[in-house]
Amino acid sequence: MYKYSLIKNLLSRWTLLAIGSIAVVFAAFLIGGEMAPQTVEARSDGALRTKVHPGELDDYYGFFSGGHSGEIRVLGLPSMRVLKRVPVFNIDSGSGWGITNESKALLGGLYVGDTHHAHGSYKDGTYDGKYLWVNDKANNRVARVRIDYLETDAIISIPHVQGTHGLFPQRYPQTDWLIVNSEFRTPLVNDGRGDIADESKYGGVHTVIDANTMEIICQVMVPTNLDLAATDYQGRYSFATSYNSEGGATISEMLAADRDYLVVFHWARIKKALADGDFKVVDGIKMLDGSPGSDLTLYVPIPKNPHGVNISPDGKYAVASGKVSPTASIIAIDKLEAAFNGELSPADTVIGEPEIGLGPLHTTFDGRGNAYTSLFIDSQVVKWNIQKAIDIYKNPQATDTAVVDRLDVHYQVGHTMASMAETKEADGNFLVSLNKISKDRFLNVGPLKPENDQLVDISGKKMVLLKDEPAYIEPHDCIIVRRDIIEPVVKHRPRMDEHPLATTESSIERDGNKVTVRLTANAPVYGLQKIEVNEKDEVTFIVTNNDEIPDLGHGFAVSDYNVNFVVGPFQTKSVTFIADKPGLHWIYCTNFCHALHLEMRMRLIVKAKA
Ligand code: K7E
Ligand code: CUA
Ligand code: CA
Repeated sequence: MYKYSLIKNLLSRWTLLAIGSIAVVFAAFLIGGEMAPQTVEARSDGALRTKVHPGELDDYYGFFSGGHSGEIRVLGLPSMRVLKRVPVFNIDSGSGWGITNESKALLGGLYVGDTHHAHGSYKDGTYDGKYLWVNDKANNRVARVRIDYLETDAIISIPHVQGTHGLFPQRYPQTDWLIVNSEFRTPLVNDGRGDIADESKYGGVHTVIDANTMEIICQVMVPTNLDLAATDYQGRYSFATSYNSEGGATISEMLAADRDYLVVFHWARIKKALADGDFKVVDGIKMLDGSPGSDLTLYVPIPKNPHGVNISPDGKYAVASGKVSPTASIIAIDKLEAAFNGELSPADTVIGEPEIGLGPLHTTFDGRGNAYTSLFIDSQVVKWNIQKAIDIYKNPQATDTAVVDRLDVHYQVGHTMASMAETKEADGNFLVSLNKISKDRFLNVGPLKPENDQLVDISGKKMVLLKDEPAYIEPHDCIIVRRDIIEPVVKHRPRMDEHPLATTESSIERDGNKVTVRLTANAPVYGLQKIEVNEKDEVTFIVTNNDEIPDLGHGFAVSDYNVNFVVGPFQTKSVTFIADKPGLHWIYCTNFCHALHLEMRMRLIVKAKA
């Protein structure tokens, strides 16, 4: 797309072509020899790279967690246009999530959530375009979104935990397991009995979920807390940072030790313990003991209160960020087995600890050997070279730095993520810096300003800021996935039979005081014009959109009954309510579907009890 628009540009001003090319080559020479060839011309003008002309499509899908909005957002990159908001743990009046029977069954009466980490399903170390999973830190749940419809299709509650935080799918050979960490230490059985104020009895839990059935396979208990999560590229280990090795319950207690941990979980040994029956069962969950001394876990010491852990796309290194320490720690994954076998101390798996700046939180990669770490306190993204950091660590006399470049971001960055960086196909084109504070970057909208997600070109030696994008509270993390992986998967139209109650003919059935209405919706009419029920009847509407036209949705709002949802092409959704307000209630289509959309309505007549 860039190439095309650039070529158009150059052709229309062909006299500038020679000068332009020379300038581009010269600029490329100045910037350094690292850029991917396809972006050389584009980087001569930062604005051009982010420009997606009207009618053109983006190159990447971005899946952004929505923080305490409880949703996932789908963006196109590099334009940063928000394409869709996928409701997950929240109520959404636009789609009717939290209103329909189908969504209520998944939500289980909980209507707030806090989504931090959305990750996709993998096959052989890269995305396969089937699913996304996301955590709910507030109500301790994990949801799955099917990518073909980009709708939530499963939600499970995680027992024995609070602060359900780091989440990561298995990357190899494919996603069978999904792991999720509990950031807060709690009593294992948290029922208000016993001495639940005694924090020495609390612990953290590493939960293993079957990614296909969304059932919990087991939980591994540890005495410490478990924060961010990652899995390796060989299907052998999962990782969890732990900032509260002290087992404290107050902030000063959690900051007491100089070092905390990266906890590594050994999957083959977990599987063996499960097969050998080496667990206890708590509330029906297989509970394994991963305390220090257990052969299931390795506790790698990491400087003070580490936060993020990310795996380099070559699968060789885990990088844990210091948060309170100005360092990142590089752990050699090929040394872990020796450490698990006791041939090496856990500390000896650390092969680099570059000083990179203040408040390092999360690290991402360009696939060319460089890491990019967010610095919350410095408000920077710092680019550093992994091999150089390893070399410097080996040589105590080295005065060199592994830092290659620094970019000021605006301001107070949390996560940072590069395109395809959580796969073996990291392509080093773009990076998003998800900044918590925007202060002066946008028009004022009240005391709480938008957040600022900044798009950065990382294809050259120096990072180039391309774009500020305001964001509603409060995305933490994102993944950036090539369009060719996602676009062919996303369905234009569901199959009608995917909902067991789909209907092509409208009908009314009465069973005592229960009334079931099957209703078709075809622009610009519902299949029925009038329905009469009695006060206090339990009324269920099952609405099927029978329109053949892709992209044509019908709404279903019942005046004064707190019912409003939208039914996409060939989709079916249902709602149940008690008809406790006698009178005439117009039901109308909320989604503009036809020239006679305003006429697409019908009467619900609720007859008062005598
Ligand atoms: Cu650093 Cu919840 Cu990923 Cu926020 S966590 S930034
Ligand atoms: Cu159907 Cu508007
Ligand atoms: Ca600590």
